Amino acid sequence: MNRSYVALGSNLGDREQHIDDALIELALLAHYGTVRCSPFYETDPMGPQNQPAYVNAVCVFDTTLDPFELLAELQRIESIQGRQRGRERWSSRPLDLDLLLYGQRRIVTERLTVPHVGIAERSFVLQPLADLDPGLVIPGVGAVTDLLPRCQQFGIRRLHLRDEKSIHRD
Ligand code: PH2
Ligand code: MG
Ligand code: MG
Repeated sequence: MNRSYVALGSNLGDREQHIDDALIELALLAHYGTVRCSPFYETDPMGPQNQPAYVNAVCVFDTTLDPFELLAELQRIESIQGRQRGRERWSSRPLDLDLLLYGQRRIVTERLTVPHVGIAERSFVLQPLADLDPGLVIPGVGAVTDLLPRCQQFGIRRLHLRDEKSIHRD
C-alpha cells in the first residue's frame, strides 16, 4: 500500500466542480474508497498571465496501483473531463492532476518524476500539502513547513474546506 499525494488544478469552466468530480474519480481508485482533500485555494496563474486564475487543492489517498498505473489513471480522468493534451505549456485547462508524492519513492523517468519537479517552488502546492499534513517531509527535498515561507508566492486565497470523499463499494 502506498500513500499518494495528487495536486488538482483547474482554470476553465466550473473550476470547483471539475475538482469535486475528480475527487470522486480518485476515490474510486483509492484502496479504502476514501480521499482526504485540502481546502480549495484560488491562485494567480504561474506562467502565461493572460489566463484565468486557478483553483488548486491537494488530496491524499492510499493505493495499490503502481506509480505508472496511477499516472495513467490520472491522465484518463483529465481526458474525460475535457483536457486536451499537447497544448501550449502551462496553458489553461479544465483539469490538471499531478502526482506529487508516492510513498517515499523517488522516480526519475521520461514519463514521470516523483517527487514532482515543481513541488518545492509552488505555494499553491506546498500550502495545501501543509494543510493536509503539517509534518510532511518530501523525500530528498525537505519539510513542507520549511519550504513554504521560502517558495514563490502565487497570491493564494483560501476558498473553503471540503469534506472527505468516500465511495462505498458493496
Ligand atoms: N498549473 C499550471 C500552470 N500554472 N498556475 C497556478 N496558479 N496553478 C496551477 O495549478 C498551474 C498554474 C500547469 O500545470
Ligand atoms: Mg500542473
Ligand atoms: Mg500536469
